[in-house]
Amino acid sequence: MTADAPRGVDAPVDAPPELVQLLTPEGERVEHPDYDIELTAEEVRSLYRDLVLVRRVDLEAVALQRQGELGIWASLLGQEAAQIGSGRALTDADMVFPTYREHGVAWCRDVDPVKLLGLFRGVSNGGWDPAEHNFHLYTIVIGSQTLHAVGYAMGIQRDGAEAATIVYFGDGATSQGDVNESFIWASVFNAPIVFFCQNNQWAISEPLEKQSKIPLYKRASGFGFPGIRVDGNDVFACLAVTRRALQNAREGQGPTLIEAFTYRMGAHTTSDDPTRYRLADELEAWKLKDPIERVKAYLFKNQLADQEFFEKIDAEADALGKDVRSRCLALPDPPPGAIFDHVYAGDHPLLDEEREQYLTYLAGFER
Ligand SMILES: Cc1ncc(C[n+]2csc(CCOP(=O)(O)OP(=O)(O)O)c2C)c(N)n1
Ligand SMILES: [Mg+2]
Repeated sequence: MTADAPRGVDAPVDAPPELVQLLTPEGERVEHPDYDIELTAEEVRSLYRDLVLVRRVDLEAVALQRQGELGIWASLLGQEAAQIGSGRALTDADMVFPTYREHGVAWCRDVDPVKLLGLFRGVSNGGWDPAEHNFHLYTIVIGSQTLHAVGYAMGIQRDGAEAATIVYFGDGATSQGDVNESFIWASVFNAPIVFFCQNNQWAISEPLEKQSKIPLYKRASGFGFPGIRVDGNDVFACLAVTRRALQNAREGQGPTLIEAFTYRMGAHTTSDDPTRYRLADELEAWKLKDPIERVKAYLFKNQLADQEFFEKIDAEADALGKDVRSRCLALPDPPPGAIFDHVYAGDHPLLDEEREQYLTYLAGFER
């Protein structure tokens, strides 16, 4: 800052944001002094496979909803790199707290996609055992999972576990009190947590400008921990930055806020019509930054994969789509009493009484 630069209340708050990028939209590898990463050809091909397969599951889910087979679906289209990059940075011992859109992270945690569909089909109130996958249940109440995650992180900190917690949330969630409170708790207790914000530019119809006047990652400094913006459509960068932040958390260096700068290519959910509030040219501009195309270009240019490889992945994606569809349609309706299951970890006398009453009531109807 020069001697003449405005100070105090007149000082600028809008210094240009920095963005960690390791792979350009054209598929060129770029160096970064702090976040470089060495990936073998096999690892890159595997990331590409993940990206393609989760996009295929997502596409199938949207189609299923359109055919009346799901009540609703929140598409991850455009956010595959943010989710696969961060998801593949996790170790088995790390714990994940997702929103309702983290289908790519669920994939990395070996949650069967059909279990996600069961939730959106209304045949399950959860769908999977969070302890089995270290992947918590989807959370719809915006931002509330950040508090659950910090509590969990403080718990494993006290257990002395060599693990970290990661919590996902959106740009809109950063305006919630819960998220800001969780930042404070994580900061002052030095909790082993990574706050992974997918800034997809929209909170339903509310644009980013209505959430913040400064880049979201800069919020972290006010709470006393580092924040960083990463190209959320660059799977290499998302992997490298998240891996480092998780490692820092495990080593007792406390929280990090990662802002993955990306774009929600689809509707907020299948109940939304984004043409009512955003312009087509914004979508067109983001299409050029597609997370899958750049990895494909990189693999091609560097002769790390041939046509046969890409065809094989496409065939695998089609088979997965088919399999997910048929198993989704075959999902059984739950017995009515299942609504009382898993409310508490163990039995509860009041719930037992309510279940009994409800089943007696249902039994009173003629079949
Ligand atoms: C506490 C709360 N308020 C409002 C809503 C309704 N709602 C559902 S999604 C959403 C927008 C969330 O936007 P963002 O955090 O950017 O996540 P994105 O959906 O873009 O991934 C809102 C307001 C809610 N589910 N919970
Ligand atoms: Mg958003």
